[in-house]
Amino acid sequence: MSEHRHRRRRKHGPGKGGGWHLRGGSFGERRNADYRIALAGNPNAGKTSLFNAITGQHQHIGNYPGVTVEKKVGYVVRDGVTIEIVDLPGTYSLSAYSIEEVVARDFVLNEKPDLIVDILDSTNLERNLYLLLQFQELGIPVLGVLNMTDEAEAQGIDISSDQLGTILGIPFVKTVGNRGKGVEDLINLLVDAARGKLELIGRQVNYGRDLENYRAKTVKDLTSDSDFADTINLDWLAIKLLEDDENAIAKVKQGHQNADDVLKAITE
Ligand SMILES: Nc1nc2c(ncn2[C@@H]2O[C@H](COP(=O)(O)OP(=O)(O)O)[C@@H](O)[C@H]2O)c(=O)[nH]1
Ligand SMILES: [Mg+2]
Repeated sequence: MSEHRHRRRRKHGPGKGGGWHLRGGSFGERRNADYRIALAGNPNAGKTSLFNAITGQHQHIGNYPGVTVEKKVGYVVRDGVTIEIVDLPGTYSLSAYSIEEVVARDFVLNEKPDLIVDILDSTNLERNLYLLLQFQELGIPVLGVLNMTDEAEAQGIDISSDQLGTILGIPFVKTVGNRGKGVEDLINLLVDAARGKLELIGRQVNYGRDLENYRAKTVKDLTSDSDFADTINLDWLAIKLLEDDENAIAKVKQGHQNADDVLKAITE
């Protein structure tokens, strides 16, 4: 890790050769980060509070390409690693019913972050876990943050992060985002993850034998266009195609060489 890189990150205002301000579609600084994290969560779960507590001054604001959804990017530089953190729009799901959901889903599918940090409102865990399960379905590593633990405790809700972690197979950290409580633990985990010291396995949901057979066949069909196959998570796409997801069908129609054959095989 060069000193130069550290200094560049801390600099505020335009730098040499174009500056740091991210505009839609420009991920010019991405190559400088060792590890990329997307911060996700339901609206009001405490995402902004935690984003600010984690990244401090090291952040800037732009837009996602083609839409007016605000995009914040921040950095953590520690122990020789530079971690980029992208703030996803607050969403309840990835069903693509709203611009926010489309932006969040496309970012995860197309930009393939190394890790998703999902901020959960501990007072409303059941509803909040829905989004987390959808991320797990995408097969991307997820780390869970149990925020609002002060509110939960006040309501007599006692969540065992260990037990939840065992059930879902991922680590959970407890925080009080607006007071910075637990943030140091969280940052340490993120740095461990970036340095490869934390085992984070993307878990795929198993849909049972019939669906899994179907999935395997569709993935095989989709692989016939290797350029297309490189651009998207095929396991996930196959399931979405079975669900008749319009967005997924459109992706195949637009991008796959043998779109007609692939889509025909699915309806047979
Ligand atoms: N009691 C409590 N309030 C919090 C906590 N985290 C954030 N907040 C507050 O909850 C509100 C929503 O937080 P914000 O970070 O804006 O949520 P976002 O919509 O996910 O970005 C704000 O008023 C925060 O100050 C927490 O852990 N406990
Ligand atoms: Mg916010």
